[in-house]
Amino acid sequence: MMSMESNFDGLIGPTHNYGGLSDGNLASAKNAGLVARPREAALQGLQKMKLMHDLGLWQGVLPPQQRPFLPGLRQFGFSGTDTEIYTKAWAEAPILTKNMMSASSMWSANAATVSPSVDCADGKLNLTPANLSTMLHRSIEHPQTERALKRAFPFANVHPALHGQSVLADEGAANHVRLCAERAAKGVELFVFGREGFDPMRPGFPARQTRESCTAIARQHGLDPDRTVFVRQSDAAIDAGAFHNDVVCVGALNTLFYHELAFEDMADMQARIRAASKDLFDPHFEEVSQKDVPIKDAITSYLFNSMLVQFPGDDGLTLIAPNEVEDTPSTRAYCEKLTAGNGPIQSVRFVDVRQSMRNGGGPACLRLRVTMTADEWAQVNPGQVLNADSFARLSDWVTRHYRETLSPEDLPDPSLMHESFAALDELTQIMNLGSDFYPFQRAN
Ligand code: SUG
Repeated sequence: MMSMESNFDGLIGPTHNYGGLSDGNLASAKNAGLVARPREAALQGLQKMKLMHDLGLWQGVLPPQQRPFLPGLRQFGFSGTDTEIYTKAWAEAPILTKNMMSASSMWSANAATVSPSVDCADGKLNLTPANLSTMLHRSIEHPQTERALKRAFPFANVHPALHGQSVLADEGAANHVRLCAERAAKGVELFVFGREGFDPMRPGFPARQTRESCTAIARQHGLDPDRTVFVRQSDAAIDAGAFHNDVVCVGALNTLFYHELAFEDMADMQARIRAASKDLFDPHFEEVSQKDVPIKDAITSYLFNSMLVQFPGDDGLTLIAPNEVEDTPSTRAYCEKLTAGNGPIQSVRFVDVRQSMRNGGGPACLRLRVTMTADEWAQVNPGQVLNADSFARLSDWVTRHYRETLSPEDLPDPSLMHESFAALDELTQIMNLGSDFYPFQRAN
């Protein structure tokens, strides 16, 4: 049975703004308070999806979430009509309320951890939505994410998120890589954690993924322990701003492309992957030295937050990198060297996702990779499949509903809430999500 890797991108929502909400994410801190451009952001995301579709990949869409998240504001004790809740919440608890406004579900690499059916004991596609428990604004995503994943993949085993407590902190596919010989074959699943869940928190930026969450997900997906690898991210990477492993590492097929400071113990990581891939494939390690690309440049440019894809008909892999990689001398030079050689990464294409990049989300953050058989792909909710037709309809929807600019002063305006809900209500029809998809449609 033919299998392919699809990408499900998070459609950027109408409240996209620069809230400065993510400690340890340097771009989010640096750009806090900038005037955002929601319409441009969403169209940039759609253009990237369209490019992948046009080049022959399977492309899907995950809908934005309801923001403001009124159920959260109600839980904080605000009551009355929607407008009353919103107005009081902004007046009395502006920081809390800002956390209920983020369009952060756009970064669908954090939506879930995904294991294709060929790797799982039950023979089904398994997904565990990430609890994103480290950041308040992201910890509210998982119930709606679970709903979106169940709509998209009605044939899959979608688990509930792990319990949202620090020991089980989980950020999904951003800390997970699947390596394989070819998509249809059994693979090796690599889980990367930043801390042991029961250890005391160390000073510095937060480590958002624990070993305990990784092992729990591997167990509940029914992965083969001999083909599953758990390795630790280096503290140096986290402190340099790699709040997820996918800021310093990306892998596809048999290739792992990463910065030399990404992992705590590089030799151990390689040995474990070699052992797990025995008789399946020979792993290829494409390690980038600190001398060639200082980690600081890797993080500001997001070299490793590129998508590593194989287009139909190509032997090699293509790196879909953000424009910022071309703008940064060390990463541009590295890409030239990389593609001049005869390694597995044979070309680089640059995409413009600058609106998302300013919040620390590159091309790879914006997509959730889901390897599926042709039979599974045929069962995906058609409303969540991107093709020329849905691209046109979604672009038109964005253009009609989204504001051109959104500044911090604009956020407390209740008309932003009403506009967003009207837009999302229409979207449930365009994407075939059902008329009870969002909390506001269920009157809560
Ligand atoms: O969780 N930024 C996101 C970026 C997520 C990137 N994803 C991956 N690396 N896979 C985060 O830190 C910033 C929101 C704000 O500050 O308004 C934010 O949530």
